[in-house]
Amino acid sequence: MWNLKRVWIVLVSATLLYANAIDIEEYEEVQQDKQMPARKPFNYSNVVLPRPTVGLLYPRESEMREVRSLDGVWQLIKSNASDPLQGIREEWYKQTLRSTEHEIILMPVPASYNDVTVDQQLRDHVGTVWYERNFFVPSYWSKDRVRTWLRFGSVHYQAVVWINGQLAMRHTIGHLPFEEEVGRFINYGNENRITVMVDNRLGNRTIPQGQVTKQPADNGVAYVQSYTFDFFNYAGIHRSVHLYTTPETYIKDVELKTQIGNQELGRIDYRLIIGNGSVSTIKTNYMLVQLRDRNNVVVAHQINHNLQNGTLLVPNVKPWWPYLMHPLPGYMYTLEFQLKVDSEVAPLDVYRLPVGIRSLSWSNDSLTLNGKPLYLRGFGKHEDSDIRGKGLDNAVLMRDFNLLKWVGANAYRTSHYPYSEESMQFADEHGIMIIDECPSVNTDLFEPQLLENHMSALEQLIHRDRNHASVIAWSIANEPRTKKKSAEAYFGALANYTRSIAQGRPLTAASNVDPPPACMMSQFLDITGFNRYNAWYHNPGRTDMIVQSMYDEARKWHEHYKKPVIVFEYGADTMEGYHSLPAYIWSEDYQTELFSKHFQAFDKLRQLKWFIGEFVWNFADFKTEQTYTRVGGNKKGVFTRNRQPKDAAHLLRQRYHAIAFKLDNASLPADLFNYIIDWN
Ligand code: BDP
Repeated sequence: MWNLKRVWIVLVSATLLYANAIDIEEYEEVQQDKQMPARKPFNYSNVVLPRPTVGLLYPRESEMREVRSLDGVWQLIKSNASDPLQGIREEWYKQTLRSTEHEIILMPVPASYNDVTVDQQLRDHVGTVWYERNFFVPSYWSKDRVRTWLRFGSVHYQAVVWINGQLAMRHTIGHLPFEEEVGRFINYGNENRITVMVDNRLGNRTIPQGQVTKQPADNGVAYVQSYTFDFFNYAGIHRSVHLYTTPETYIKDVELKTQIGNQELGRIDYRLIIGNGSVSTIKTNYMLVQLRDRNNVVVAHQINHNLQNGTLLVPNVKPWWPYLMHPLPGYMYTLEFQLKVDSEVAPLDVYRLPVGIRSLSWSNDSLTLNGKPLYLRGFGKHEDSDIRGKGLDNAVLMRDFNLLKWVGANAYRTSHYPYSEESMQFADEHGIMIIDECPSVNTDLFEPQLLENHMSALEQLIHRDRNHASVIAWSIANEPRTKKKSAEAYFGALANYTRSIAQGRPLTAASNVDPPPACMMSQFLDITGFNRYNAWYHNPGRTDMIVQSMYDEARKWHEHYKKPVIVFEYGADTMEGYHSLPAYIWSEDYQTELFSKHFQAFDKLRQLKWFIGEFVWNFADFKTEQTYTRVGGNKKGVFTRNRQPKDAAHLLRQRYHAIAFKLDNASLPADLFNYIIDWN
């Protein structure tokens, strides 16, 4: 019955998309899904696998492509929480937002809309907001000559986009890019209007899950969004909006796999998708593939008449190495594809992408890069900053990478959702390894449609990030409710699917249930990850109960699953500037002491070679939902929200650099230890 209903919804939505309208009932069905899943074991073998994403190459200028930014100040109106789809019914997209009766708010893009104004209602808004701006498109971008694309880096959680009043695209799941060819909606050589409806409502089947309830309030009723995850549900146009062109026949997609062979021979296997008709209609064309080093010197090239795939060999390759593992970390080449026609000089299309060349492999007790076992020292992070919320800000991003390097980290997990494409590029360039996490956090109420959305989140993430040298694993979830028996079939199916598209990376996840055999997910993973808050949520105040407990628990996870083990989270909330001797919880002294005890446990575990990483929770303080356990947000940061160090940052820095020195002979920063005394 359910399946029939869904087929009907898909048919209706396909027809409506064609008819250029949104059906409100269908929208709500997909968005909110008010049904609670039935209590029975589900058969996951019938789930509909996501349609593979194609395209979405990061917009880059070339001699054949132009990129324009639509970032800047947009107009925004907030719809009434009691009637989030009023704008669709009343067709607000057919007119300017100013002609509705709502107050116009000026809103920067990219940014979350929540913390920009001083309006509490906008901060805590539940439902939809509408964005709008005008833009010009030059007449030489005429659709006869080029294709025009509109691309969003991410909109949280659901977006509907109209251009000049016509439905152009829709996307669900935040933190992931989407695009559409929009030439047919555009007035070339003229002014255009773009309208975006953004819906922040989370339901039982969204990734992540949440709930909207109607509650009595002093002036009637209030719509309240609640969720169990521990970060603020920021919403808005979070990343850049680009308008870009490609030629008629163009490089639509590139997939890379790299390897380091014997005698410093690098290997890049590529797969291409050419847009415009089938490859056979353009068989007189060929691809000129050139690899340029950092100095722009061509170090490998190839003419390939096969436009679908090929292999490029790179003699004397400079491998991609993580920070502090090699004197030349993060070495990136530029791989240039020129789609040429025999008789013509000018290429049909040119696309260049950065590439780091490295081999990654794993076993039951190690993760190795270019043949060397890795030990990961890093953080769980958040995309979060003052005023901007989850909006992309290059200054904050660069500050974060400067701090990561200052502290000597070599990795982080994109807890608890995909981070910006710009951050992935930085990670490549700085040699910071990424555990790339999909937006599933605290997942519960396991059932088939949730699984389909979860698969889609992973599919979109893997497609987006597969070409990044920095990505060393996919994290399929954070702290799902895997004590439940019903989690087993769900995660079995999810891991099976993800492994089939994993692009040469291992699967991991962060579990917080009791040590084995409680977790119904970890058996399906290649790397076991767990989060544990000894001396914080467990035995608060007892830093004498950390070392043995952490050591024993990690061993249990390994003995049970026989896989490499990472501690993905440990830490303590810490108010900057609060000191106490002896150490007392929430003080800077306590965070330092708690870290130091963990280091002792990790050093014992490092002797057992399957223990491959330690990640502090969290890199920086971050905003959460309002609750009495959080003072202005989660304060487990090693850095403040403003990216200044707490005391523990200095201790952590000494450890991380010392590990790099011990394992990889990295040189120590001159200011790592303060002078105390001449001990001789
Ligand atoms: C962990 C969660 C993380 C929280 C952290 C905490 O994975 O999202 O922020 O606890 O409570 O369980 O600080």
